[in-house]
Amino acid sequence: MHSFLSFSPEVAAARAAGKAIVALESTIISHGMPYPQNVQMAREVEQIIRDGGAVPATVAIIDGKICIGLSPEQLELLATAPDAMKVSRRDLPYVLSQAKLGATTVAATMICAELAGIEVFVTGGLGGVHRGAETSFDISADLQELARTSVAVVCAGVKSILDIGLTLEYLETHGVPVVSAGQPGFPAFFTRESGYNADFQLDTAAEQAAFIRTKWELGLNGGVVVSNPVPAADAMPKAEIDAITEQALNEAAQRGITGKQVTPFLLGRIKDLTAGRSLATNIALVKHNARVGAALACALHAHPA
Ligand code: PSU
Ligand code: MN
Repeated sequence: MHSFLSFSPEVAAARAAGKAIVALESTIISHGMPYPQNVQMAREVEQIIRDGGAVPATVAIIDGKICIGLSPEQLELLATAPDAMKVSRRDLPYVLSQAKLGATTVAATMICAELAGIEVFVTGGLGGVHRGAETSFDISADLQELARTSVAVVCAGVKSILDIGLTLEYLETHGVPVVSAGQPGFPAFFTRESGYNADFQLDTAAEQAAFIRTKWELGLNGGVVVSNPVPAADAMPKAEIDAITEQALNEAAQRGITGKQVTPFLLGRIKDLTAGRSLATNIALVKHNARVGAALACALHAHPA
């Protein structure tokens, strides 16, 4: 076992008992939502995964260790610490060797999950190809990670702050399958439809698990995107979110926001401009993803590699 890994008592017991485990990211807590909704969401999502028959493992970098599973105090720390770094693949050696506090993105959480032998990871939305990437080169490291790291990522698609069409093209080029659950359409996070279809509709956890096992048994390493639309009752009106997204993108451009600050800035502005309603949608979709992810982890567990 990797010397950087540190398992919480709950996750260590799950490993010993051979239970299904679901990884969760921490950038969504530290940089994606305000306090105290962030920590409340994190606790509730963990409980949904337990209720679904799996064991939650929230991932973060603390005191030079990759923590797989966090105590309530550690969750609170991630939710409140102003100096928690947003950690992607590039940043992992720095936060670990400098013993900084790090919140893991989709990319970094996938790396840590694979090191820990965890096959399923639940989040809200993936990073992707930003609008204007043809000049900014802003393409999230999440996409490269999906190309190389063998973890299934349950999400509600990608936000329309990104170029969704180019994000799907990039994933296709890198051989990353995009599966949808319950509908043919690839969802756009706050709304159920993006105008693009996923590659394959697989509605049940058993079908999703069979697909993922088949990929990995063929030696086709890399991730699988399992996209799951926000429940209709929690979705936002498309016209409203489109207008607010445009405004947030314009403000980011005017202020010259670049690099890893772009995504947190846009998420924060969208929340403010919707007077917090986007936050309620965000929380609802993550909880829904937790249900789907727990079922998928149990189905994969029933058919081990
Ligand atoms: N998209 C969201 N919510 C999030 C993120 C993305 O809708 O919280 C976070 C995730 O942690 C994701 C990261 O991995 O932002 C991507 O950041 P970047 O675009 O800088 O790669
Ligand atoms: Mn970026």
